Amino acid sequence: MAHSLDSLRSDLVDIVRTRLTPIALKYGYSRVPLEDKIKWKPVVLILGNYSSGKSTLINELLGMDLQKTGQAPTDDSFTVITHQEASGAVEERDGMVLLNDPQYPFAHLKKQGQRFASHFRLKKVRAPILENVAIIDTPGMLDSVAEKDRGYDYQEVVAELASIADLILILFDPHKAGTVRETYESLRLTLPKATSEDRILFVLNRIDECTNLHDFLRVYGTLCWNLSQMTGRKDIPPIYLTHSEHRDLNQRDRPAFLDQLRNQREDIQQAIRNAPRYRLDHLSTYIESHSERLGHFLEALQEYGRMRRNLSLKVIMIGAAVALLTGTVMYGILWQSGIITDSGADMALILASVVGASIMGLTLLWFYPRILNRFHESSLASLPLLTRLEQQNRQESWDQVEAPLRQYLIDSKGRFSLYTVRSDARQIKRASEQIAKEARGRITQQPVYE
Ligand SMILES: Nc1nc2c(ncn2[C@@H]2O[C@H](COP(=O)(O)OP(=O)(O)O)[C@@H](O)[C@H]2O)c(=O)[nH]1
Ligand SMILES: [Mg+2]
Repeated sequence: MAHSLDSLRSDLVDIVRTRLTPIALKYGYSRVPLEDKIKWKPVVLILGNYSSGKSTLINELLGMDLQKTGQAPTDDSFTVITHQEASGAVEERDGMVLLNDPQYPFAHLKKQGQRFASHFRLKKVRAPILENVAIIDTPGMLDSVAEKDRGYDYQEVVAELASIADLILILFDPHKAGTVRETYESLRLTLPKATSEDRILFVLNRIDECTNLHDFLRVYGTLCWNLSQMTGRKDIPPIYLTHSEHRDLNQRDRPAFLDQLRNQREDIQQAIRNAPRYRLDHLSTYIESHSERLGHFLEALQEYGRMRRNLSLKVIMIGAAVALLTGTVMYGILWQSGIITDSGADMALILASVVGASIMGLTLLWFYPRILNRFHESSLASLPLLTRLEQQNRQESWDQVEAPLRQYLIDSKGRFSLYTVRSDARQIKRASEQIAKEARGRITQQPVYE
């Protein structure tokens, strides 16, 4: 089963590599191959405030004590945990390997610099759950830090990892139910840009630490209130209620209300095991949205090209008409006025032609470049005129397309082959139609992943 999901995934990645990436790179729509972010195995990202139990949960999933745990902010690293084929000791590598090895999708993070690299690591372990997914443990979100204390842009790193992740778990605990500043910023600003709502699972962890039902309800209410502040949503997303069953943690009296609640630990594990399926959805959404945006990009570029071509034709035609008219009129006047007599007919023709040719020359060498330049400048100043944005989704894709389009027009000075753009646009359209049909079709044919 896992195998056929794998092969479907690599088929989709191939389509991106061969059909979308060349065009995306050519027009500067993207600087890196589009498949870079999606070529690796499915990824689950675990976020949350410090000591919300992220590492404890991960250790539980792996069935071993891999990650350090503790009440204080113990671990300030991003750790990518993936499968190791050979049995044996845990293999640990530092961040540079992850950032530089092309098999991993993390090259984008290189720009975060040395400080980040030293807080980024890879651990390879042998655990059944890792056969189909990689898990990323993260340093807990904090209240007090400023960006400069971390030495890299924490929110940017989260955004980058979130855009790669197929599933994102956000853990809260009763002590700080949604009140941590970095969490607030991530949920309010970072995540909405990097991922889609349906990839995020909210988890209220450590509920065994609520002293009684009343206490638990207050915590739950606080979290809901904070979540709606952070996400700006009116509805409350499902919140998984969990706690670790680890013996050492359950020495205190177990609060009675826990018996009324099912520990949803198992549901989370199931969601993580299902990440390969989310990956396929993620992939087809990724492909669809990029091909739509690329199409949008080329459409606006074509519009520019068409307007420029029509303007050129107009300038040349008007120039030619004025030249011809002036020449003819002049010839007529010279002829009629008697200044030039019969014998001077050739002279009149020559004079009129010289004037006509000068006007044409002036048009081509003086007016033409200036008018086109004016057109170029005014197009750059009002790029949205090149497109129609009547629907919300068009506005969203335009937001992603406008900057690279501007750059391309500046770099090319507006000179490009309209013919090529048109055929590239056709290729994107054909590719995306085929991809959408195939990918969606094949995904729905897949039985539920167990
Ligand atoms: N009572 C209780 N303690 C927990 C639970 N999960 C984690 N802990 C403890 O909370 C502390 C922080 O956990 P850790 O996994 O290091 O949190 P992280 O900072 O989010 O990785 C550790 O001392 C854990 O033993 C839980 O469900 N219930
Ligand atoms: Mg931890």
